[in-house]
Amino acid sequence: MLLKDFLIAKGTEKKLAELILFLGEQAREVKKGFLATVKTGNAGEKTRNIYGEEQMALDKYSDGVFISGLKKARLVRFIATEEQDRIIEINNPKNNFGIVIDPLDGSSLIDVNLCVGTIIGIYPGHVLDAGRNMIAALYILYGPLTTLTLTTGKGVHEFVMDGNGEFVLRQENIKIPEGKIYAPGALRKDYLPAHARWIESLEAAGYKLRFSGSFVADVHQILHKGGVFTYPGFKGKEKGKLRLLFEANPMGKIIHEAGGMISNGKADILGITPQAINDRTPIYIGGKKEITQIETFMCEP
Ligand code: AFP
Repeated sequence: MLLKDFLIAKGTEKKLAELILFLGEQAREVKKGFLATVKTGNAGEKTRNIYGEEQMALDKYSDGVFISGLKKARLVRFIATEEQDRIIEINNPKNNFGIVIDPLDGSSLIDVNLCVGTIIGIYPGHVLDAGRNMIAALYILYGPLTTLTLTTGKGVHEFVMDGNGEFVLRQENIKIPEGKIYAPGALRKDYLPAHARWIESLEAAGYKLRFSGSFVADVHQILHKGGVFTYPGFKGKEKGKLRLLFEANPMGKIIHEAGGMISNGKADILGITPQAINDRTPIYIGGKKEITQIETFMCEP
């Protein structure tokens, strides 16, 4: 079943369905950009983004695809992307939606041809809102296959791009299984005590290490195989590295819908109201068992 037929069959509100389909089309454009770099050879070209982090040519390209497309289509009122330092407000929008986008997560892996993705969250209005108020979240993974994983609050569903560039249903109602994978970010020497104790307990229980450097790809693996991803707060950076709006909230919404949890170690991230678009948060995302464990470790003296 095609994504557009699926959205109709699930009774998705018309304007939201139109936006989701549009985003799928933009992802196809992003994918074309990857192929273009095969000819120009500039996939690994680097600049710096507004946070002083290395930025690949394709980061900027993907950001441009989504922003210019959304400006032209006027399907949303507010746009915030990881590459921009302010919220863009569209003149005369057709809808009041707000959208948050990490245009190319894991982009430092592009030059070595590993899996990267686009992460998107959709709000009914302004984007400086708690994650639990999102009406839809999706991510597109550009791997051996291009897949789109979506929730509109009625389960988590995965689609795969076919030879015509159409997204076709691959798996419906995905639920996170139990599994023994852990994907731990940050350096062990900088771990805070409760986090260090929790990691030791996972290792003692036989969890296998899987950390690629692409949050979206690592969480996708956990959605299908179980376990936990963490990028914790650590010595010198107690708020961690990953961003609340662009990374934590949309992926958290999807994992939550799939029966898992997302936490900052103490509380559900989806309940936090952001103060600014570039807020960062420690992240623990995955199975209920593992997230409950870290919250217990964090409460202990
Ligand atoms: P890039 O998009 O700049 O490659 O950053 C990726 C990321 O935000 C996230 O996808 C990874 O889990 C994390 O950074 C990796 O960070 P380290 O390089 O510190 O391991």
